[in-house]
Amino acid sequence: MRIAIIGFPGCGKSTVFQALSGTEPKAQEMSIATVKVPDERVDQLSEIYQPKKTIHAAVEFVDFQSGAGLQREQGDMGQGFQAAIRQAHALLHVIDAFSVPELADDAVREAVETVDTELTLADMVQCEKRIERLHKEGVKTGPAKKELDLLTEVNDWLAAGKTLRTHAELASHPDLGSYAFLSAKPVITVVNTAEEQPHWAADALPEALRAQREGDWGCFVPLCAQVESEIAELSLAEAREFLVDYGIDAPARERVIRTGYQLLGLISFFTVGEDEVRAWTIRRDIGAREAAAAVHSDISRGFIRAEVCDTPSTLECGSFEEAKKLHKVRLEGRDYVVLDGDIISFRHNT
Ligand SMILES: Nc1nc2c(ncn2[C@@H]2O[C@H](COP(=O)(O)OP(=O)(O)OP(=O)(O)O)[C@@H](O)[C@H]2O)c(=O)[nH]1
Ligand SMILES: [Mg+2]
Repeated sequence: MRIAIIGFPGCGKSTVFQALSGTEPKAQEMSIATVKVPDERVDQLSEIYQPKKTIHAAVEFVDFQSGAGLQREQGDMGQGFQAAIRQAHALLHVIDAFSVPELADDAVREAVETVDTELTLADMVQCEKRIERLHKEGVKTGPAKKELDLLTEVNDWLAAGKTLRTHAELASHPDLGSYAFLSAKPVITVVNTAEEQPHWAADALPEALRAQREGDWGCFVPLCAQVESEIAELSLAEAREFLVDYGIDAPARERVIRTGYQLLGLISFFTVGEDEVRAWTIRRDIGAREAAAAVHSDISRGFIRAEVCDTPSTLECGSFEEAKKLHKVRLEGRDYVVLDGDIISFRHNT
């Protein structure tokens, strides 16, 4: 999963990047940090197996330097920046609420409206270009006509000033996937608060504005980047102490990644053994055979059965092998919907 950090110049993007990754962005246009997805189930399984390798799932965060990213003026989003955020699965929009603590809600309103307009306009430009081309080609029938109709629907929605993420059907339409529309991407809105008000809540925002950023496609996450970037440098034990002092339940990294998984509909399953204990990230609601492809396409192709046990039972039994002896491991077919925390051993032909 790749998450692109966007926002006005000086809103605290790089500080958030530091809070999430524990590393400073490099002095270049674009910095990428790969961050281990915290998951204590992986740690617990690793403790049992003492494997040669323990591999957590990973998330990539991308930070852009000022000139390369969004500007306050409209229509200023560079092509390179657009192309880069198009490749992200989700956007993380940082909003400066720390320099104007008493006007935090106004700052959020302005930033959400401006940035959503910007994303919408970029999608419209892309959409109109394609529509124009299809008209020029004089398409009347077939798949091209279907595409034209679909894009016209998209364009009408955007022209009404609405983001695609608020239109679930269009946002996830399989025929539109290749466009990677920016306003269709799930967005985590990080409200970068001042030290003295870490518990900003979206409650006071007007309903219409909240609807733009809250729901199946979005979520507000208040955090004080300054404090959290310092916490990110501490050891886990020290960090916990600080968090308690500030009344924060989990480090920014955990809160943001958890939110990202939720918004993107992602879950983890695990494979275990003496060589390796490993977490795999998949979309929720997919079958065992499709999930096997995360491990290897050959395993998916040659799929016979999945041996499945949940993590708590496995831990209770002491290992997957013990769980098998105690008849806690189930045999599932290709269409079994994999659940978060399943431990799976795939039987396959190669
Ligand atoms: N008080 C306070 N200052 C902050 C906070 N977050 C960021 N800052 C400060 O704001 C300034 C800008 O932060 P950056 O993280 O560099 O912002 P940026 O969005 O990466 O800036 P550009 O890359 O130049 O667009 C720095 O001096 C930070 O120390 C915060 O939560 N509280
Ligand atoms: Mg920066």
